[in-house]
Amino acid sequence: MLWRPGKKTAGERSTERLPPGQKLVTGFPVLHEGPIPGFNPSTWRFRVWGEVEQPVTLTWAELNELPKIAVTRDFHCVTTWSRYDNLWEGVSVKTLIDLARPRDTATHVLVHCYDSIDYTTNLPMGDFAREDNLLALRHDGAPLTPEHGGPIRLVVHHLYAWKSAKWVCGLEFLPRDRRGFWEERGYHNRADPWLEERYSYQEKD
Ligand SMILES: Nc1nc2c(c(=O)[nH]1)N[C@H]1C(S)=C(S)[C@@H](COP(=O)(O)O)O[C@H]1N2
Ligand SMILES: [Mo]
Repeated sequence: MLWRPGKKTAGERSTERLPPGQKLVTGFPVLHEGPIPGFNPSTWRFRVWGEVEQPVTLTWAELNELPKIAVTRDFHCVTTWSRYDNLWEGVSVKTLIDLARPRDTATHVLVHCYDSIDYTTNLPMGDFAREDNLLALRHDGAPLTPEHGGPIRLVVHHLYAWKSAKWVCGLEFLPRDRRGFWEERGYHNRADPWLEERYSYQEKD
């Protein structure tokens, strides 16, 4: 069989650095629904609840005292732009998992935000609980700006960027899947860029 660059059969995962159908950008586009929310460090709380042994509530000061990681990863938006080599610094989701100890019954996570539209996004445990996923506080060496989700956002590098919720305030561990904001509005439940999982009509089950 002839090897045809860039051609893959349906459902086959691309191995290219740039996922199929994406264009590389050098700037950093800003994309979200609703207004950028204000942030009050004295009233903000980060909560972890649901299917966990130990529900957690952290103040802004307590969250900032947790150990930090730094990772450099590419970022892929479903609207077809990709940005390479983003340096993210913040708290690994593994640290929150160690604090809250999800029960065996926890199969999914619904991520909650403090913006006025109550943005949410859902992830299966396997996609959420990856060492390099983080609650990011810094991007490319500077505090995360409000338009990019500052002062705190989730970053899930290996899925389309709508899974990287900006202005986060909570993790709800669930015993079954529950679709988030875009997943309820026609976007794909899983969102793997290398499989081009853009829309819900592409879902197989
Ligand atoms: N709270 C919240 N987070 C969000 C969104 C949103 O509308 N609200 N949009 C998502 C989408 S669709 C994308 S592509 C990325 C964009 O992140 P950026 O603006 O930092 O590039 O944020 C994601 N996180
Ligand atoms: Mo997006």
